[in-house]
Amino acid sequence: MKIHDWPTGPYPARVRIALAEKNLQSAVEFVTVNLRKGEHKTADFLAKNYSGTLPVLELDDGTFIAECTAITEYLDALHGTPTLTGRTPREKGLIHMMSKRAELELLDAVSVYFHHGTPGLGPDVELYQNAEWGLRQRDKAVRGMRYFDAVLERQPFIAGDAFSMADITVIGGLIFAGLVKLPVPAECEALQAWYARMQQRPSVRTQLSISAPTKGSD
Ligand code: GTS
Repeated sequence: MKIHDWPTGPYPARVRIALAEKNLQSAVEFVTVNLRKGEHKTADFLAKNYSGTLPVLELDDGTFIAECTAITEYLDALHGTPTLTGRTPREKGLIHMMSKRAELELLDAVSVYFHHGTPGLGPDVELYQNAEWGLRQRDKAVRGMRYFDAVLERQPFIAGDAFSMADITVIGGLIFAGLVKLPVPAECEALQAWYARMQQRPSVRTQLSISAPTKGSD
């Protein structure tokens, strides 16, 4: 298997954390696609993923699976007992819902802010920018942080009692928020405490050592 990847990126970080949680890192080869050079918008790459985003999982039979959620679901089903995407129908439903909510309300909103409200990937790649839309999405992301803070006031993990893909998605959101210098509000104590706990997991700690210091300068 190959992962088409941008090592410092918050979305690829989700798959890297999932691989580490599943102890599957040695089963994949990472192929770097340079976002800053726009390599993800070439015809060659768009043939792999119509959406022109990373990461993309390439199976040995030539199948391409894009979207972090889909890749995580594939990896979770591939190896051992599913631990990230739920064992029962109820767990699966809740994890999928909360992961989607984490994309809609936090991670994707930070991403839109990055691409529209900041220089993003630079003028050669950001061919259309709408600063007002970017700033609205920044504010949406902060509201999302407050929502997840309220969730974590009543339960230890984003989708309930166990670590899951939904936690990984919020972690991706906070990695991206850190890179664009969008702090978690000080009063979001439950979210801050949860993030400190998440950073004790080796999978997250390792990825943060790659993502956090370099994204702004790469
Ligand atoms: N919904 C997609 C997913 O979940 O995989 C979004 C993927 C995504 O936006 N990836 C970013 C990307 O390709 C990578 S990174 O920002 O985390 O580095 N962005 C490039 C672009 O031009 O949007």
